[in-house]
Amino acid sequence: MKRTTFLTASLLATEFGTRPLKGDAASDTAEEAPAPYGRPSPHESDVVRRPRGVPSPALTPLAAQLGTITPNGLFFVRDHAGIPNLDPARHRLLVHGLVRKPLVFSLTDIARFPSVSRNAFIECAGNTSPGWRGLGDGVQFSHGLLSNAQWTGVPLRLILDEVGAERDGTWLVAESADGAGYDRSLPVANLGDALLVYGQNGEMLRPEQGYPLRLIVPGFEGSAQVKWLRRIEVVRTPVYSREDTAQYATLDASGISHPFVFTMPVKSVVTLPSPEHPLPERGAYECRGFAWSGRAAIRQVEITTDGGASWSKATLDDARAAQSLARFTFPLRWDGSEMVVASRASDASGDVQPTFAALRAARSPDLRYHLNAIAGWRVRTDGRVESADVSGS
Ligand SMILES: Nc1nc2c(c(=O)[nH]1)N[C@H]1C(S)=C(S)[C@@H](COP(=O)(O)O)O[C@H]1N2
Ligand SMILES: [Mo]
Repeated sequence: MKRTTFLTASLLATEFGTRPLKGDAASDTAEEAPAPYGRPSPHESDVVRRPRGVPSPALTPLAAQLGTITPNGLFFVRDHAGIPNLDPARHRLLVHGLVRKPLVFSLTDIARFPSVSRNAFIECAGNTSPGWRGLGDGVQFSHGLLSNAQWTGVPLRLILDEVGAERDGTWLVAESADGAGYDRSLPVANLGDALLVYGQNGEMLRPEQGYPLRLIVPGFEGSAQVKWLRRIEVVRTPVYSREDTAQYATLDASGISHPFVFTMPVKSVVTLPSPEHPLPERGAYECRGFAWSGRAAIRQVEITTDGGASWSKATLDDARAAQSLARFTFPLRWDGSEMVVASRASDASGDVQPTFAALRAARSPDLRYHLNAIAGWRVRTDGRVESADVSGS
């Protein structure tokens, strides 16, 4: 077998960015007083979630993410009315409605319940919609309303047991304490894995992520993950709130609105090569990316380098991570001619990512939410990378 040489100076430059390394990091920082809370190296200052001053939403720089966990300072942020500053000592959660014993919980009360930690992604239902793509060509703009974290908190069912939720309380309304007065109706039968979380990647939730208390429903669309949670009402039927209806519902071709489409479908994206990671020269590279599904664990990721004519299996790092990011890699050799690279994921429920043409045929005219089409990148002969359409095969 022919040996592959990977380590050329220019390939290292592409992997770690194109800026030159400035001197010796240790001596650069030694002059400053140690920060009470640590920060990334100053050499990594271009890895940010608000690129070029784009104010809102903040998008995760997925092409720079080196593992499946999104660091807290790079987690995407979507808020309908700003970020409230909530005092944990005064914050309360009211749980009432169809319950035997309505209760008001302080955070100290919630912290006494048995806790769990688990990984789960959050993806905005509008991720990959054409609107954001206008901001720039790159993984951050096309797929950056997606992040993955380890969450720590209390299973929702323990709290529902504590208040004695009635059997006919088959829905609940989760309401937030931000200016949006944000509330969503959620079906109790699908909330078996739901958590009331206070921890994010080993520390307290960030203010942007819902400090001090947030609902996490693994696999559900981002809008169901109610931040700054202050009230849960157990009800018989959905309340058809603004977020349930005017937003986060999809119109079909006959004009019928479908609210409550919660589960995020199977999806994947190649992060190298990508507009953020052009190829500086011919030769060997490791193609990389992420796959995820709200429905089931990722079963397989396939890669095409010829625009969808042929597909081969990628290697999966985190294949059994249900409702979490799985990382994939694939050995790539570039001969300097134009090529279109893309990934196609399938999950353990049998779902496979569609082509954009198939998705448009099935969902048109309303292409706002749950857009999980195969996303391609064209590597041009000069090594630059831009988005490209991928046909089925
Ligand atoms: N209270 C409240 N919860 C909210 C929102 C909000 O504006 N207010 N936005 C929702 C939407 S649309 C998304 S995509 C996710 C984003 O979560 P993140 O900002 O932690 O990434 O939060 C959801 N929960
Ligand atoms: Mo969202």
